[in-house]
Amino acid sequence: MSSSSKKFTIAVEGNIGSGKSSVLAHLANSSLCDIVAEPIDSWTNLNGHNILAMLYDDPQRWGFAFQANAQMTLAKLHAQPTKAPVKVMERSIYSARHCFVENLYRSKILQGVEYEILKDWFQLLISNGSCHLDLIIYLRATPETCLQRIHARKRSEEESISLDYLQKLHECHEEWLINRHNTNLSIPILVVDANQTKERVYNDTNTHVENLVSY
Ligand code: DCP
Repeated sequence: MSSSSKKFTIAVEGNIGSGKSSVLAHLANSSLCDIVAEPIDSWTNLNGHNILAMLYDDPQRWGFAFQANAQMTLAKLHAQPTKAPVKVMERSIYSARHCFVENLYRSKILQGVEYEILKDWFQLLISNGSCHLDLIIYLRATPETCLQRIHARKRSEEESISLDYLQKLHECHEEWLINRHNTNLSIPILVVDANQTKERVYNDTNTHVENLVSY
C-alpha cells in the first residue's frame, strides 16, 4: 500500500463489551490511522431522545426505529472522508444488519415486515459502494467475558443486558465472520483473541495494521 495513495478502511467488530472502543483509542495514537468512532453519543441523545435506553426499555416498540437510525448513522460514517492512510471504524453497517437486525428478528422482537424494510434499506445504503471495507478485525471474546466488562463499565442503558442476549449476538458474529454464512463477505477477516489482556489485544491489532500498511 505504501507505493500508492490507496486508502484502506478497516472495521473493528465484536460483541458488546469485547473491547472495540479501547482498541480504537489505542490505534488513535498511530499517525497511520484516522478513527471513526461509533455514533453512540447520537444514539443516547437524538435531539433529546435517548433511543439506546428506549431500545433496552421496550425492544418491541423501539427495535425497528433504533436499527433504522443505526443503519443510517453508520452509512454516513462509512461515507465520511479521512486523511490518514488507514480509516478505522468502530463497527459497520454490516454488523448492524448481520448481527443486531438478524438477532432481533430471530428473537421475534422485529416483525417480519420490519425486517424486510430494514433489509431493503441496508441493500440500498450499500449499493453505491460508499460502505466498502477492505478488512475486518474481529475481536472474538466469550459472552461471559463481555458480560463482565459490561458490568464493570456500568453504562446505565445496558443494565438489562443478559448472558443469553450476548450468547445470541455472539452466534450471529460467528455465523457472519467465522462461518461467513449467507453474507457474501469476500474481504479478509483477522481474528484477535479478545479474552486476552488489553496489552496483548493491542499488540495483536497493531501487528495486523502495520503489516497491512507496510505491504
Ligand atoms: N447496538 C445495537 N444495535 C446496533 C449497534 C449497537 O443495539 N446495530 C447497541 C449495543 C450496545 C451499544 O449499542 O448497547 C453499543 O454497542 P457496541 O458493541 O457497538 O459498542 P461497545 O461500546 O459496547 O463496544 P466495546 O465494549 O467493544 O467497546
